Amino acid sequence: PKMIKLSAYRLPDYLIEETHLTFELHESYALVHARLVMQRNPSLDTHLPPLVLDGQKLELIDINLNGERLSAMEYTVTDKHLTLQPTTIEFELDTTVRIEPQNNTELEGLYKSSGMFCTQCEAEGFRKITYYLDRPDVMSRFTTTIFADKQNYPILLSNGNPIAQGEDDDGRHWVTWEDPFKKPAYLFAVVAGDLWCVEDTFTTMSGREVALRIYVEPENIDKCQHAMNSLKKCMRWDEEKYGREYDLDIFMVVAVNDFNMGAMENKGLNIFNSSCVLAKAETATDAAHQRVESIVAHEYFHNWSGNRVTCRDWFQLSLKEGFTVFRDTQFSADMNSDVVKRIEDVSYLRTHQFAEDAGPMAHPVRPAEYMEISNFYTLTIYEKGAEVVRMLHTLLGEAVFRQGADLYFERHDGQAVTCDDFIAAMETVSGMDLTQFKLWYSQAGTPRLVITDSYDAATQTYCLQVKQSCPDTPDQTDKKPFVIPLRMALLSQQGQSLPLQLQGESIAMKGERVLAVTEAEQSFIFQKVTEQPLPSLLRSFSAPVIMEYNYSRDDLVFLLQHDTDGFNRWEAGQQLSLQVIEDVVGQLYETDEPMMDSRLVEVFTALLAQDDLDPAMLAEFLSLPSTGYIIEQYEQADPLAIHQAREYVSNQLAYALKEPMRVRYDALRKTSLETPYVAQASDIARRRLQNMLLAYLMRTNDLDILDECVDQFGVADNMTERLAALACLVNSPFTDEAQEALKRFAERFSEDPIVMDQWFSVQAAAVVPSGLERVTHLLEHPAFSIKNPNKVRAVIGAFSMQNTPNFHAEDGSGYAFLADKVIELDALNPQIAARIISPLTRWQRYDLHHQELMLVQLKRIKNSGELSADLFEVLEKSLV
Ligand code: HT7
Ligand code: ZN
Repeated sequence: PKMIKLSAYRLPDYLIEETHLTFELHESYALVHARLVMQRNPSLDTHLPPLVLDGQKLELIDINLNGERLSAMEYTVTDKHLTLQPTTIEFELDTTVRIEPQNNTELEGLYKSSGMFCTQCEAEGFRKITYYLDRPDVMSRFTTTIFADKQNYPILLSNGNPIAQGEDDDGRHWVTWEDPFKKPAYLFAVVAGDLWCVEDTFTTMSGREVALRIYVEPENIDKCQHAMNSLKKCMRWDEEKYGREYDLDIFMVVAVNDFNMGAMENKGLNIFNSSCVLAKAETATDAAHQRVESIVAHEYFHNWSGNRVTCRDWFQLSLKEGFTVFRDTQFSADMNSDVVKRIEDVSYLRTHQFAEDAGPMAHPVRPAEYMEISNFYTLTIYEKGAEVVRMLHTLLGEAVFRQGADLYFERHDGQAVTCDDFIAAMETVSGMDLTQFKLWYSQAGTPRLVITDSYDAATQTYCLQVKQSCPDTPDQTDKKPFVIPLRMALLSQQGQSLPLQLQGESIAMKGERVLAVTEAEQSFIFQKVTEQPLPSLLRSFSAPVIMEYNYSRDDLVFLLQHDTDGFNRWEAGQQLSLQVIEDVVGQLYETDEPMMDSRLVEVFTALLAQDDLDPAMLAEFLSLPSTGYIIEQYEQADPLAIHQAREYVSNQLAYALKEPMRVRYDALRKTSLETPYVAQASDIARRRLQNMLLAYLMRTNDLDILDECVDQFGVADNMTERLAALACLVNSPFTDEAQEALKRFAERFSEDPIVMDQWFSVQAAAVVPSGLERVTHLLEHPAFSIKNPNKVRAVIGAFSMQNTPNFHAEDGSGYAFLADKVIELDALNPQIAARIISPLTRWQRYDLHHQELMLVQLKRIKNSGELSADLFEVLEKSLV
């Protein structure tokens, strides 16, 4: 496979004005007929170069140019392209191809999932359906007719509005759909199946009624209401927050069981991984309910940020993904608790995106080159991309940012554009020069901010010295300074925010302010500072950077209790816990009985005693940093020592805080028993705290608590409490109780694949001895299938991402297991193989022993035979 470069971008030679598709769906094949109304790109000269259409895994049956069949001499077909010579500026091309959706295990193009036909075209799947100019800057008007057996496939869907339908004598029927909006092929979709739907309506801000339909397999019809409510909420929110109205008369969502990602924003016909749409109290956790809400919103928001205004080329992927993730996080923050949402997002970003940015696959938010675009649906494009938009929002302020978004949508409606166009709109409305800011799009790596300070009581001046740098990343050295918005406050000894007046300013700002750090080294001098302050820095994580400021542990305790920024209170607790765990990691090499800094127990005790503390915040404060995050803090981490230290600290906290935790748990559990399940923020917070306390309490191996846990597992009316109790049992030494609970769970939910995914993950992630044996056994379970990505993620993904002691076993058995599965998967589904391998690609983060073991497996995969382009690219980059 060769590198595709942004610098090689050229306008398309030809355009496709109209696309008329006919699908004839059969059990052992499908015929796809395409009539393309084309023309030479009017932006280019009138000479007619060869027309090179994309096409893969297609059997060409027929080809006509302007109504004349082409002879074999008049076109060439390779495994990637169909090439022919147009003779007129405007022309019509007809092709018929034969494909085999039932044998498509890659889940890209047209494939079958649980008996239904469905498509996935982003990024380059359309070329596996028909010959086409499969690039996002070729936008066309689509008409689609689907023929299929009426009994097995009563529902036939595509983008836009249905305009005709009929029945044939042979038991087959057909429907024609017309999409009035021009779109690139990646937004095309077809669905055919025996589906039921939940219906509702939404009246838009201009008074138009839109039909809303969620299509699912009949047995899931009772799990759609949460998604439907989420859809109506996000449609209203997008009108109120961004002034964006829905534009078709019908909006459809379809749930499919086999899907490589979460969902897909096809115009008017979103296709979802069923795990991201189905949710009801008995089968989905609170986290799953929130995931459904945010993914429904994300895909819906794409209708403007992605569909109406799309990407010129795939290097601009973050234009739609970063902006849309930003929009969905704003929505979720508004629907739930904004501080908790920010904490969750930042934890995820720092653990996973920072790791990507520090590893061999590091790339800028707008990459300069790629081999396989599917590998670039990354945390950098999505999450860091969203952080970049968030920084713009912070620098411009809410009102100006909204003006910029309005201008962007107005200027570029119906166009395929670039990240520069987005920034240009923001520049126009703000009058700011964002040239330096744009380095966030072109420079990879996580910047470091080192902050020191000094206070002069005599002159009442306080100086913050800020230094920024950014480590080298593959192919990039000597980075230029970024624009970093540093949200900050100065706290008095009583925890009050001091006025903020920089030298040269005539008035002081109250509360907090945002400093724009733009230089490699920069000082900010505050005047009229009446006492030695404690700085509260990078509030609400105002930039995706690693910040160092030398807080003492007592400072961290103070900030955890008194900072006026909720996010920074949590952050202080995380840094304190991290230091305490790191102490223990060091001691564990010398002794089995390390000494733990008592301040953590003291401050947790105080927090538990604080009656007025929001349970959602208390739950966040009591969670220790994840093992993944701690590993990221080391140059060369010893994963087993880190796991052991984190376990040790958790156990110490559990024993020391057992009494207050028990009192609180009992009270919360009582309320849960008395309150019917509702997936709303306050109840979610209560259950989260309750389950967290149960997990701590179960660490004390107390039989009375075991009874409570078994009881919670048995009587809960919802999956949030049931699954948490199951996880506690499975991770405990009470193996009989755990086995019994697993058996009962499987008996009850064996027919529900999404619930069984949770049953698989809990076991695959269990940090108990013989974890690998258990996982190998799970692969033999009748509900497991290596062809289903959700199952792969639930078993192989959970094991390698969450089961530190077993995955990183000293003998390398965990790594060998993952390598075997990657090889097996690559032959079936390269996208999933290239994703699931990622824990091995982070080898440089570990100590030499683990590095060596990981490298052995990476090399074994590389030499295992013919690899997909997806896996090849990842291995090439990981093994340099
Ligand atoms: N825009 C969608 C991307 C997507 C995707 C990409 C590669 C392979 C399979 C895929 N399924 C969906 C999802 C989104 O960000 O909304
Ligand atoms: Zn998206």
